Amino acid sequence: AAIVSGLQPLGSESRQVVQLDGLWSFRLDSSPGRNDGFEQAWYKRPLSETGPVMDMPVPSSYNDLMQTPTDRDFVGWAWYERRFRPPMACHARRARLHFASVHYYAVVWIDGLEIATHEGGHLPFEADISGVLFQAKGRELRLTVAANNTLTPNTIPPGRIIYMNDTSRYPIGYFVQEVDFDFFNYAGIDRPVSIICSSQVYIQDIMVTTTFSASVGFVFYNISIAGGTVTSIFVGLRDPKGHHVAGDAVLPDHICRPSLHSSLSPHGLIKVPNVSLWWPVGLNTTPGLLYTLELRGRGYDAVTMVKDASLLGWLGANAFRTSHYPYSEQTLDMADRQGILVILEAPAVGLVTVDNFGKRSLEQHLTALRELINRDRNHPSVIMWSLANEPASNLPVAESYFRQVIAEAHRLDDTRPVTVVLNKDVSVDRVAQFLDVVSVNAYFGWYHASGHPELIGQQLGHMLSAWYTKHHRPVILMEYGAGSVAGLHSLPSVMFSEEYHLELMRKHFPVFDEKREEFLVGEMLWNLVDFNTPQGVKRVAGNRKGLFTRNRQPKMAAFLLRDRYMRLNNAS
Ligand code: GCB
Repeated sequence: AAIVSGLQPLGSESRQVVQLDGLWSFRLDSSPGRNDGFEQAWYKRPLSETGPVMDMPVPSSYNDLMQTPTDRDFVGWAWYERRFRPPMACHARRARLHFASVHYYAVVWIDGLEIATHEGGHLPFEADISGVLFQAKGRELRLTVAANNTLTPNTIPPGRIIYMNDTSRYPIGYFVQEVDFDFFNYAGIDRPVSIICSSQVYIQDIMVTTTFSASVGFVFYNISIAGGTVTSIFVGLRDPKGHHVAGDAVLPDHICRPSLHSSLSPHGLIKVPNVSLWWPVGLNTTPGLLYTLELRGRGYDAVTMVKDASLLGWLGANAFRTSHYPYSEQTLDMADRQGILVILEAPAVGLVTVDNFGKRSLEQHLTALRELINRDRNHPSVIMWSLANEPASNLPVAESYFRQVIAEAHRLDDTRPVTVVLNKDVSVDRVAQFLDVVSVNAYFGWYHASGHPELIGQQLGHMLSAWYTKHHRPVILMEYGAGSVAGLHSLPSVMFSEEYHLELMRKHFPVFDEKREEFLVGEMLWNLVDFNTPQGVKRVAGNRKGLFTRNRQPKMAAFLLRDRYMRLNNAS
């Protein structure tokens, strides 16, 4: 087990963060049973003594760093190891080992002693290592991590292992991982690893809820303290210039106190006169002020992230969805600063058969949801939780499954709307009834009526209206789009040419403009950039629906969307 941690490791005068990123030793366990590492207890000795090792950067996914398809597509345990000395900053203090994400299953040892296990990628976990460091008395320690990327029918996201039993065609023991989602199942220690040294009594979690009345803002905070109790705690709010703006306040009668309060933990209310509300960026607007809440008690690939944000800015876009899993904390911090709206998605994609809705799946889905909301609820940029992408929402089991998942999301956060991204026909869907916002994916002119963009106007309008007529909830078109290979041209257009990509998108716009007057509250193109997927006949070296290539260069379609967004921004 591991501690679920909501807070990003950030240094302060009382808290030091020691990064363990860099080159680790690495080996894939490609033994026939994929289990030599556990049978031979590789964690008990230096990894280099039990077999060959290579250098592996942490954080990274190991797949694209390999030179053979077998290693790139490896399924099973990947072993990581590095050494570290107990940091001086942790001496006689609380020490926690923090993993921002390991995909999918992780077991962690220090000097052969198991200190944590965790299931589920894209979300953080921690282990208290104060005792281990204390006993080490300054001696160097060995940190070993085994990470397994195998997906089964009851993991979130699910997958299955298919054994090829025809020995005339496949070597014995040949098996592949199949998944029902459209992106490469990248694996390994894919986000930073750090040791957090803090006081013995420390802030484990903070929940912030905000509201306003006329020009006054209210900030409710609720602080979870671990490792003991505190007698006093300093709470303050700073505006972006660093000025303190407010202190404790009394709640006016007409504002409801959020329900998730515990009388045991420090909590309170801050009043902000003449509040400047956070607001997404637009052509003529800058994002609203981002206030910083300070609490003093006693007690990834940054380059790509920045480039993608500047592409969004160039496009004039004001929102993205973290399809199909939670993105890094750094990405959300950036969205807060830049005024970009985020629809945050749980890692639940590819729930397509009855056995993906069993008890174990449900438990893991709820766990991931708790970890997610716990981690991200204090970000102003997060406007909605998306609980899954394209589940088989037509199945009777999906109805009771999602009733529970959605109720849990509402219980965990009663301030934000909840959605599930649907792709089944409105007539057979059983999940939209529970949603605050109905989200749908639709590929007219691509998967439906391939090669016929002229039908889009009618088909799309009809479909969107059908969802609204049935449920009377706001609707978002969460995905639409076409694939194009950058530089492939054709007149008249054919699928996969840049011209077809343009034409297909252009046919959507009049429908968006019309339905926006009635119920459509968002349009999201799939996808910002081309991306890697499992190999298959529908994919041309990956999914080519990007406005930009994987190297972040624009296709013609990018200019079309930019013109549209600029026009919409000007009009608003
Ligand atoms: C979808 C999925 C997305 C795929 C996309 C496509 O509906 O949500 O993961 O990549 O379609 O291009 O097929």
